[in-house]
Amino acid sequence: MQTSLSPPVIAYIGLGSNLVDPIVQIKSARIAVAAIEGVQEMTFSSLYHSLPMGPQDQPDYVNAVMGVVTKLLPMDLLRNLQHIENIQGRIRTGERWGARTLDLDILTYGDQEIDEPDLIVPHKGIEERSFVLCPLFQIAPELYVPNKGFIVDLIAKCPLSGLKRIN
Ligand code: A4P
Ligand code: MG
Repeated sequence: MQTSLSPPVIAYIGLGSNLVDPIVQIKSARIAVAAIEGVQEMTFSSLYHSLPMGPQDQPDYVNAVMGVVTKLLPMDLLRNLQHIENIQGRIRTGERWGARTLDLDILTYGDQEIDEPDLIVPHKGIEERSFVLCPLFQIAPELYVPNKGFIVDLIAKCPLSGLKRIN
């Protein structure tokens, strides 16, 4: 995949799965993300079991967050992540918040705020999602999420909603 390079930036990636052995999906995705040229794994959270946000007639999720150092520009990082989603059998049904084998979201990209048609960073709704905030806090307790606040303050305001740490 063609890519453009930038100075190294710390980015956090949210991983989620609720189809076809979610734990295996998350572990495979971790390996695939770390193997992207221009991406280096820095930290990886525990896996978390979470109740579905959105339509309730779908299986529970497994979520995790990965910290990386990347030289990829944000759009290139996104395209690489979408490629991994596709390889792991992601079928886009068009249903908002529907079940999926793998979802990879860019949660933060350095201290940048991005508002483009295909990419919004920090990821929208991050502050309402315990399945994002808890693993993110676990690996980056001092993180400031641009335009939203310190992770410790965000987490204090967010209900746990049945989140359970798996490992
Ligand atoms: N997009 C914009 N910004 C970003 C970003 N920062 N990272 C665009 C990744 N993608 C971003 O995403 C739709 C479009 O968002 C992409 O084309 C991309 O250009 P998608 O992955 O195709 O579809 P989606 O994930 O269903 O959409 P959406 O609205 O982003 O859903 P979310 O917010 O990802 O939520 N419940 C639990 N417990 N755990 C989960 O992980 N996930 C979802 C999906 C619903 N319920 C869940 C979970
Ligand atoms: Mg997504």
